[in-house]
Amino acid sequence: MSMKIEKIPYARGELSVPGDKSISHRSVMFGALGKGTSEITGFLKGADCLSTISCFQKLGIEITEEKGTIYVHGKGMHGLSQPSGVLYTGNSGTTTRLLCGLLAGQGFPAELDGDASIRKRPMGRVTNPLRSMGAEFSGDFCPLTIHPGKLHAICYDLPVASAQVKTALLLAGLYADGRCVLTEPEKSRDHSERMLQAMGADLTVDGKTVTVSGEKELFAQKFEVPGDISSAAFYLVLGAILPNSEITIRNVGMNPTRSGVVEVLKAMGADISVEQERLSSGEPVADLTVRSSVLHGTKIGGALIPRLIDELPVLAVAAAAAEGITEICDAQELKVKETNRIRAVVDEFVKCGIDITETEDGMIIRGGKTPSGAEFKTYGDHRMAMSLAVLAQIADGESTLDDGACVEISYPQFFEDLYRLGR
Ligand code: SPQ
Repeated sequence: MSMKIEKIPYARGELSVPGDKSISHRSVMFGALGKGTSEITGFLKGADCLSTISCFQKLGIEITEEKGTIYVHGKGMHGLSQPSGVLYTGNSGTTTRLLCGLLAGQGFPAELDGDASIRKRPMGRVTNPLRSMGAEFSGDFCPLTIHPGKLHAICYDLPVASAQVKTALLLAGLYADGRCVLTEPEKSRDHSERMLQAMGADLTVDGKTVTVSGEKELFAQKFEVPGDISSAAFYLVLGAILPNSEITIRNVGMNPTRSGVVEVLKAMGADISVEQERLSSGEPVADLTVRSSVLHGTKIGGALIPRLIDELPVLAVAAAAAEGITEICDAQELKVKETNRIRAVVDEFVKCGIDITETEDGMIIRGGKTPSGAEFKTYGDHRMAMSLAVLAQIADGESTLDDGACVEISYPQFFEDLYRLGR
């Protein structure tokens, strides 16, 4: 249903964003494989992570909640049981790809399916290397059936920097004979490595290479999930581009494999301070404050891309507000997200008069002109919806979104938090 995007006069105040989506998924999945009960605080109750919970319940794992803490009653490495029906992964690429790797090493077949967006997302990037380890798959798109096999360790150079591919192969590697050696072209988010090591996995990291051995036991953990930097990014951009604003976001995950957005915004001239830096369950965390700033264009590419891949739509909003040219390159991975995020950003920005050109692997934005309000489309993509809601704040006139409800995927209370900053 179409909704009007309210415009706030400024954004001022403090907030905590919901828990990190990547860490929330992994805490349930890895907790299920551990011996004992894992405790998760700060878990993101967004639709994607709820899909992960529902899949693991179908795989025979008891998951309970008390006073906001999630308890995953792990059954050890060989405790999952055959689900009676299809495992439905909703809109979640992480759930789907990580389950391909994990289920490849079980003693039963299983079928995965998701929504219309998931059915279009390529699974060959995980099914192909998993086939070479000994598993079989009915195809390379959902719905797909996984026929596990006796898994053999592989040495594999990932063709793309992807934490989903890396983690799917690490999970399969936990069931393989020998040592799997995985090398990425650039380093992607490393939450899996940190969490699996803490749970007792025989896993080592050397630059862009991760090595894991099979047939080791994992043990339950307490996971404190930090605020999601990908959600904080909407306020970092909003606070920088909206006049008269100052926002403090508490307890944000600042893992160096995720914090590229802060570096890029600072390089564009954003006034951001990083305070109270600390470690929480092995993850760097900090409080971030952003103040209204004059931004200028920049170049975003290379090794930075995996460190801010999900923040590129909202960084494009910052670029539209900035003086001068911003070039985003090496970002072809954006084409296989919930929607083609290069095409979606370009089409929606053109609607409101922003000077933007689509390129093979990114976009070029000539910023600094006030956009006009528009009837925006989200393409059912949560990050498009929130980025466009931020863009609408600096546009002349009214804007609408065709489907604001998709923020449910990663940030259910996004609009409440946004509007509260303007009161
Ligand atoms: O889970 P999903 O749907 O793939 O979610 C997205 C997102 O924007 O929330 C991507 F569309 O995040 C991915 C991210 O892009 C989550 C993720 C992870 O938790 O491992 C890794 C990244 O994907 P990839 O393909 O680079 O591994």
